[in-house]
Amino acid sequence: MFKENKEKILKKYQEVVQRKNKQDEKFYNGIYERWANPVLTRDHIPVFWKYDMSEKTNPYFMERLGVNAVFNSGAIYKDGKYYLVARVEGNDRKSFFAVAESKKATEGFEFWDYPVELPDTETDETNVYDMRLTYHEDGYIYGVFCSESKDKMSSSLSAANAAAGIVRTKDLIKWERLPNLKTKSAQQRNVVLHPEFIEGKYAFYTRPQDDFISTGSGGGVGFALCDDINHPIIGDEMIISKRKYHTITEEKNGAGAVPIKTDKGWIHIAHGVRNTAAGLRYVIYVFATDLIEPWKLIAEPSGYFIAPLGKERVGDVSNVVFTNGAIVNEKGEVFIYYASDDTRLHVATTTIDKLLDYTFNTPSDPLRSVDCVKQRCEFIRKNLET
Ligand code: M1P
Repeated sequence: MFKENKEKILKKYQEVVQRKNKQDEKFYNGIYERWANPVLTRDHIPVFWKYDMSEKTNPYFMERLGVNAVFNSGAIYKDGKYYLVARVEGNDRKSFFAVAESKKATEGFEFWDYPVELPDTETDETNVYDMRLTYHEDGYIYGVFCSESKDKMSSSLSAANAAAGIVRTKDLIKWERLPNLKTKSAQQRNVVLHPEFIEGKYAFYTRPQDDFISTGSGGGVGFALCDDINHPIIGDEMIISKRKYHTITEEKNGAGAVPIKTDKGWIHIAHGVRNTAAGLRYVIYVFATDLIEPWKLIAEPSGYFIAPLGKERVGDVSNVVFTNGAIVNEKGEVFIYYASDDTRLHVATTTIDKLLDYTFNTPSDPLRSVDCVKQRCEFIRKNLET
């Protein structure tokens, strides 16, 4: 029984990691392609992470340490290879980070033998997730992630605090932990380090929030400078992509992938959240900021860029798409790694040219139905008159 079950599970794993991917032919919007298979799922987790491989101690070949989901992943392109630092969630609900690599951006990702062991310097920390990987011009790769701990001041068992944890590495193997980012806001999640110095300082995109779930008075995606990355503290946060009433960001929003540098400005691929009768709906949207002054918004296409579609709509936290990693290769190809429903990781592909066209030529949201109709009628008129 042990042998047969073990062989069956090992075969299934090999099939998953060797599976070829192809573009989803049913989907077209001219902006990006969707791909038929997720690039990472819980079935991509090595068998020896979950099963005791010894017949003596595991005669039934039982799963001992299950993995529930593999999703929100930081991404980096290094020496011609694609690396994902995924959020892996055990059956015990605790998340951790693990590196998967592939020679191809859309398939073939395999996890390294061991997950990342972060230095245990924040002793109150219970959970870690959603790492953004920044190749900084100081020569390090930084990982900024959510460091979650129990709110000991509250009588509620589920009250928690979110802060931005920071690590750095040169090889994705050895990680040095820096202190968590100190900010004026009560809590922080979805914090991203800008890849260049701004006015000689480190720069962070932030997401000020009053509470663990609700951003409350937090007005949107913020921006702030930091003098010393080894003792990271920021002052006032300028809001650069505001939450707006009756839009896809009404409930909250947050920075996603590290912004992409282009000739026309920094392109940000972020997420927006609205409330519905069926609960929160998370979509991905795009905005651009000035090249020299990256806190200045210069373009904000209307509505969402990626929304949950088809099978992407159902999972542990349904109606969610979320990104915290994108890669641009030397050919100007863009790979946006996005997760659906806190369950699995997909890729959407486009190019820098298309992303620029989308960002700067998609009309912005007029914010009122009457003006949206005017906008659409002008659009239709132009089409029908030519
Ligand atoms: O469950 C959806 C997402 O919720 C959080 O995002 P936000 O802070 O914007 O609400 C994060 O926990 C994220 O990991 C998760 O995918």
